Formats: sequence, C-alpha cells, structure tokens
Amino acid sequence: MGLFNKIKNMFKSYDEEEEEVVEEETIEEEPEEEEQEEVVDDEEKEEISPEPVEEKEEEPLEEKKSTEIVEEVKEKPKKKGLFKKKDKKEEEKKSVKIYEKGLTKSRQGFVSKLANLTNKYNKVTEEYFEELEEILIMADIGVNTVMDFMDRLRDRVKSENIEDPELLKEIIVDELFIIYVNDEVLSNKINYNENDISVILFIGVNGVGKTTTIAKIANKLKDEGKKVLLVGADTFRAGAVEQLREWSERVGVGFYGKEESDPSSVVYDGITKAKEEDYDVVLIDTAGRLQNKVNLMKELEKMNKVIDSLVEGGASETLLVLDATTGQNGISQAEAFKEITNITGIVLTKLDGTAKGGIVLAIKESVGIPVKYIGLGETKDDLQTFDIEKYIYGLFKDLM
Ligand SMILES: Nc1nc2c(ncn2[C@@H]2O[C@H](COP(=O)(O)OP(=O)(O)O)[C@@H](O)[C@H]2O)c(=O)[nH]1
Ligand SMILES: [Mg+2]
Repeated sequence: MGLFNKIKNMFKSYDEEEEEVVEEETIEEEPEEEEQEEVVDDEEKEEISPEPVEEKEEEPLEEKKSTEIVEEVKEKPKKKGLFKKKDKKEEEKKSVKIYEKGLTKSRQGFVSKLANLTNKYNKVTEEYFEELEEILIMADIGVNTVMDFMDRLRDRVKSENIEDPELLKEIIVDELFIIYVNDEVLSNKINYNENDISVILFIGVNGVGKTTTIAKIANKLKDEGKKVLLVGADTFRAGAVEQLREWSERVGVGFYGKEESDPSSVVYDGITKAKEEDYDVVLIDTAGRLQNKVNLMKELEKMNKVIDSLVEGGASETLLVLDATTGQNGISQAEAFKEITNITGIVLTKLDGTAKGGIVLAIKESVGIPVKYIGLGETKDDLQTFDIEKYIYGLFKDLM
C-alpha cells in the first residue's frame, strides 16, 4: 500500500469516531475505587484475555463479531492498560487536529492548487506537468527535490500508462514524500543524556521563535515530570534574558541568566546551578548573530567547551530554530549555521503562518538535518513533535 493510503487509513477514521470517544471519556471518569480492585482484577482476566481489544483497527475480524467485542468492552470495568491506550489515542487525535489546524493556510494555498489542477486537466499533458512543477516550486519545496520528483512522476505516468490526472493525486503524495519517509537517518527523536544532565542548546537568528519554543518545550518536559532549568545566554539583545525569566515563571520552571555578561560564563553558572539543584534538563537560549559568523562560531565553540567540561557527553542536542515563513532565507540560515556548528535537529516554527508548507522537503534537500519539532501556532500545544505522516495528512487531507 502506498503512503497516501496508509496515512488516509491511519487518520481519516478520526473524523468519524467522535461519537464513540464521548462514551469512552465518560467511562474514563469512573473513580478507581480501591475496594473494587480485586473484583476488577478477576473480571479483567476473563474479559481481556479472549480477544484482542483493539476495536476498529483490526478490521479482519468479521463485522458482527467485532461489534460484539466493542460492546462488551464498553460495559466492563476498565483495565489500566486499556486506559493508557485510550489516552494515547486521544493524544494522537488531538495532535492530528493541531496539525490539521496549523496547516490550514498551506492546505488552502498550495494543496488546493493541486486539487484545482486535477479538475482543470482531464488528461495528463505536458502543460499539466509544467503547471504542477510550478506549484511545487512555489510551495518552498526545494528545486532539486521538485526536479527529481518530476522525473519520477513522468516515468511512472509513462510506464503505468496513466492518463487521468485524478489517478495522479495519490502518486504525487507518495512520490513527494517517499524519500523523506524512507530515510531512517531523519529521526525526530530528541536525545536525552542517560548518565548526566541533558543540555539542549537553542540557536537561530532573532525573531524565529527560540525563546517561545524553549518555553513550550519546558512546559512539555515539566508535564513529563522532569525538573527543567532555563538558561538565558542571549546576553546580547537587551531584554532577552528578562523575557526568558518571565517565561520560566509562567511555565513554573527554574531559571538562570545574567544580562550583559559573557554567554559562556552564564552557561557555566547555569549548568553548575543545575547540578547543585538536581535538575534533569537544561534549555539554553542563545543569541544568533549570523552577521558575524566568525564571532558566532567562536562563541558557540566556547559554550560547547564549557558544556563538555561539565556534562558527560556534552550537549544532548543543538536545535536550530527556523521560521517557516521566511522560506529560502530560512534554508540559507540553516546552511550557514551548519557550517559553524554541529546541529542535531531543527525546530521549524510558524508553519501556521505560511501557505507554502513544502519547506520541510527543502530542509531535507539542502541541509539534511531532521526536523524534530514544528510550531503550528502560538499556544503551548501548538508546538508538536514532528511527524511526517501527520504532516502529510494535515497538508493533503482534502485530497484523501
Ligand atoms: N504563529 C506562530 N507564531 C510563533 C510561533 N513560534 C513563535 N512565534 C512567535 O514569534 C515571535 C518571536 O518569538 P521569540 O521566541 O521571541 O523569538 P526569538 O527572538 O528567536 O527568541 C513571538 O511573537 C512568538 O509568539 C509559531 O509556531 N506560530
Ligand atoms: Mg529570544
């Protein structure tokens, strides 16, 4: 099965499941009474063991049978494991909705152009190809990626003898993203230090969303039960340290920072504090003055030296923050930063503000560094771990 259909099957059902979820939520609210625990345990064993309780995903079961199972499950007291599964599914659903919402502009921009193209041409012609190519290039998908893609598409159209543009919708989505999806190197996983404090360094030019991203990530980590310290090493721009301090208060995490001092010494003091006070994760905000590359390189080198000297294995991640609305400019920033320091991941902010959601592919093409987080709006939930499948769904759901 192609990517298009796989993703469609994964997420499209969420729209139709709403009703059932309401019921499950009420069940969830039932108190976990202590006296009942024993009884529950016994019943569980009986109820849970006979069949897998994955309702609708496991389609192969006969229709009648699967309905029975679903009903049975609804009536029974719930097992902890089942709760977790539901919670996780709810989280997934919520996340898919955030992707959908955040990518609305792109969907209405470049993806609707794709849909129109299919309506405009009733046959796949050279003009069709040319128009398609233009749409993709306008969507911030890198030029080389588009060229490779067009070659592959043309080949497939020829070899499979495709004439109807309607049939190409699926193939377009599949072929556009297949490289990204097949490339295992591009893991979205954030690395944490197993043996010591995890230090995450945030770099990127002014205004891309570093400080707010740090606040959002701090909030997530705090929810996961981690003790988080924000370190304000953007000592260059007036007010930047103070802004981070305010965020630390709002989120309810620790803070260390000092204006008008050497960023490396702030990093030193910050990590020392984190060690003394038993923090788990340190998020460091830096100033990204790309105007002076040599200085910036030296500054980052110095910071890394400090981190290396204090933390086993050094920084766990160096995340470059890019603003999706800046298109090619953002790509140039990534290339420049890549020359001066080792970047382990990209945070792509403000995807909600662009109608050209193809930039993820351009990043892959030009920089080859995995996108780990994306910003889909201004609230804390709008920062999401990057998931290529949800991303594709958010962009193309109207075609699915
Ligand atoms: N719409 C939108 N705005 C964002 C996103 N991320 C950050 N911003 C906004 O971008 C602006 C600059 O952010 P800031 O964190 O101060 O950037 P910094 O200079 O890199 O630290 C702020 O107004 C943020 O609210 C996002 O994903 N979507
Ligand atoms: Mg800032």
